[in-house]
Amino acid sequence: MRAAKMSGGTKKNEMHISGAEGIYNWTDISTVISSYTKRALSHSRGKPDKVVITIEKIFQKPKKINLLPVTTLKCSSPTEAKEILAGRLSDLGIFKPAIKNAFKVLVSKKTMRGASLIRIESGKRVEPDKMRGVRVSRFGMEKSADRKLVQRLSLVKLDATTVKEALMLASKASAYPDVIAEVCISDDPDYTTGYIASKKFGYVRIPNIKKPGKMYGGRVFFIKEDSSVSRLMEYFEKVPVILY
Ligand code: WAQ
Ligand code: MG
Repeated sequence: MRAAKMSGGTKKNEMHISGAEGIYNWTDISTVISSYTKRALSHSRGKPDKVVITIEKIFQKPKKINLLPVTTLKCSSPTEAKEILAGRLSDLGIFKPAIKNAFKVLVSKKTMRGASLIRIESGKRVEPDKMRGVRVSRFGMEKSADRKLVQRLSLVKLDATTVKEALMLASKASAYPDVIAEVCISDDPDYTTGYIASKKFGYVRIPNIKKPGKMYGGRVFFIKEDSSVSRLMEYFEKVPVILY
């Protein structure tokens, strides 16, 4: 699902409101469509002028991939979050120019529908469409793992859907060998916890990554300097993955 506001009615001025995707069983589709529609029509980023829902049958057998382990750090401000992120990213071998360019994307008011791809040494942004970015798509959760996770998240009073979707996305993406790390700040004005994900540290939640009420946000994947963008995009956008 994707929802957008078309200020002026032109594609150039399209503002991303909300997006979501998943892999579901045939019998769950109508329930999922109605919950996606509800999300699109009552989103904290505003009322959309356009909602697109696409349903596609998956022919490939999904790959099975483990969810990343989840931890939550203590962090009390966006400034502290920035320090934490810079430290972790540099521990992961990511060079300064890449970190700098990532922050530019993450705090830009021009939010993208997808994510930016940044090479870890040169810091070059290499997603082909800089307005859209690349989407991580076609991921779902095994039923029993899903039940367990939702239970665990509600025990610690976390917004189960938001965390679950982000954790699935990050787990699919980080399993790709060329992905070194991901950083995400929600573009929802009221969602102030972000995360950094990597094979090395898992899914690390960072509270107060932005102040409430802000409309900026974004996602960045740090990829190996010599990584093939077309192959990575094929994996992100097309290869079906079931998390457990
Ligand atoms: N693929 C790539 N990029 C995406 C996708 C996707 N499927 N969905 C969203 N983005 C990008 C896009 O640029 C958005 O502006 C940005 O990420 C933020 O998306 O554990 O809600 O859906 O509590 O607002 C993190 C949860 C929630 C942390 C993240 O992101 C936690 C969130 P949002
Ligand atoms: Mg959002």
